[in-house]
Amino acid sequence: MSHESALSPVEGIKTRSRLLRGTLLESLADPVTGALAEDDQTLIKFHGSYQQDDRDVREERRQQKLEPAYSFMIRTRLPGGVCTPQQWLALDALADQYANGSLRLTTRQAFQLHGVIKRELKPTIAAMNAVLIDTIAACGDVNRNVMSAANPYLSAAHAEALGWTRALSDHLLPKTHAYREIWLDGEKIEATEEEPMYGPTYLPRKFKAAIAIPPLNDVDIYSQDLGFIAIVEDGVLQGFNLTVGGGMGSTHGDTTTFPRLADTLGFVTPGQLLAAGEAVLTTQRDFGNRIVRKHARLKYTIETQGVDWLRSEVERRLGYALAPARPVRFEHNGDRFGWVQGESGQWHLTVRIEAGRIADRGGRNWRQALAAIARIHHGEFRITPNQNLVIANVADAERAAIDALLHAHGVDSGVAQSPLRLNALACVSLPTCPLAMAEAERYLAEFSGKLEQLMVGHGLRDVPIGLRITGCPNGCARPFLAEIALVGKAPGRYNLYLGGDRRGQRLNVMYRENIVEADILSALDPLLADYASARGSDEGFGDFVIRKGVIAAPPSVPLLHTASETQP
Ligand code: SRM
Ligand code: SF4
Repeated sequence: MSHESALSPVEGIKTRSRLLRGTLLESLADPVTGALAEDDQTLIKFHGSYQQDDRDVREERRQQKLEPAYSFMIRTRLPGGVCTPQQWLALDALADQYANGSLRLTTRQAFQLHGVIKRELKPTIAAMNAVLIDTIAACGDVNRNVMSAANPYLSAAHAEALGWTRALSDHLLPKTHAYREIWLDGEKIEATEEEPMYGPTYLPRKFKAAIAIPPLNDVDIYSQDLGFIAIVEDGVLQGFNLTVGGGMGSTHGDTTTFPRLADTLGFVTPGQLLAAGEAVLTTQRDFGNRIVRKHARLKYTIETQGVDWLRSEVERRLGYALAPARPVRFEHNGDRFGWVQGESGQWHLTVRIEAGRIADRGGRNWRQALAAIARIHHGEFRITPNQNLVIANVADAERAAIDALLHAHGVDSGVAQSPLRLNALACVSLPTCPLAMAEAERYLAEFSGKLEQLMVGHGLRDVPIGLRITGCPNGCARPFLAEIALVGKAPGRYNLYLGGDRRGQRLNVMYRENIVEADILSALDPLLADYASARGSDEGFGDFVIRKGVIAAPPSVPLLHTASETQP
């Protein structure tokens, strides 16, 4: 077998695609089916969309000999999760006009629309672009939406980090004109085109980048392929620690796949950030595994070649040695809810959006509330990496009107909820995700309610314990960093993981495999009872189960302590 034929089939699709064009135009125009041609189903991901079908009705339609209920998920590219009120209103209108009546905030600070049918894909994407929101590279084997700390306190550093987030996103963006040709009726310039950074086959697999601003690790920096940890001294951004090779995804029962925490490579100045990002990305482009897709992320390249090899390859591309990493200290990876005042004197309201789903349901009319706020808001909206929302940059005089609009629509910031509920995450899962093995988003409220009852019984109602649920081990809600995680195995069955910390610096460990809800709750009950009576002051549940030997100590990030911490 030649090397060429051993490549993963997706490599062939990319090679033949003429820089992501494929036969997408023909597929979109085909009225006979709601689906795309097979290769185009891969290519459309690079344009920010996935073909899906409604799994709730899949069997019924099969029995009726109908094709599956195909529709498309559209994901935006929204560096740092920031959008204007006008953009919000445009997306809100599209949710009704073309999608399933809801907006979804993702764990990478983007929007998703679900349920868009094929013939309405183009008007939907065009309408997004009309308000300057594009979808290119939101999915596919490219650099994805770049995340940035959503902490509204550190206004000056945050603004600078956001600037670098946008610059990195632009720098690592594919240059193909295919997107404009297909969705925006752009001029056809294929003959003269090049893809200077990626080349014609793009990356071996998806690639994810984020910027964190300590002490907040809301972006879960150690789960990213490429990370920049801002080093801020006396309010001035000095540069960033460069991290590489984090990732969450794995396959049940396949020990060659695993979640991994990123390594810290060194320190870069702000002026070196873009080149450093490019050097890491192109190293992965050239050395990532293009044969076995499930080994194609940067984390496996590093596991195979070693972190020292990666550092020297990155330094060779940069033409200089990286400076040593600086000490960093993270305190937590959650959001802070309610109103806070930033350095500039403006106010920011973080609201809890359960599982990121913005809909009008059960008297809690989030969509109407946020649309009404967008009509009067002069600041911006920021999606957090925990699927919540910051209504940012509000003048003191305008706070009361925002509170009143929330109240009028039956919602609030959530501050009165238990910390468990406030911090819990769940991936989308069923009915749209084709890879889901169990419920996640639709199960979050029910499960967290039951766990909360157990905690109340043990006097732990106000103790923050991080819970994350995913419908499969791909890890879209970064479950392997949580203190308690449920990872879907089969309908109604989950693997139970314990032992993450609240700073996103330690992986958890599987405690029980393939169990149902009653067994999950009975497994947790005695541990919570013990935790309630024997925990140290400020000891997290994840730290506790390790100290007590309930699980073996899992991998964690080697800490570079600050000078004050290392002093006796
Ligand atoms: Fe994810 C695939 C949803 C963040 C790891 N992810 C999927 C797909 C597209 C299923 C598919 O391939 O057909 C899911 C679409 C469900 C739907 O109906 O909407 C999906 N992922 C999501 C979102 C919407 C979860 C959410 O509830 O918010 C997040 C969208 C982020 C965004 O705006 O770009 C999302 N996915 C993540 C994260 C978290 C992160 O990036 O910080 C991870 C873990 C980090 C990582 O990549 O290791 C993640 N998603 C995966 C994987 C495993 C990748 C791997 O190499 O291990 C898959 C499966 C794959 O790529 O084959 C996947
Ligand atoms: Fe789908 Fe699995 Fe990701 Fe959940 S974790 S959205 S089930 S791929």
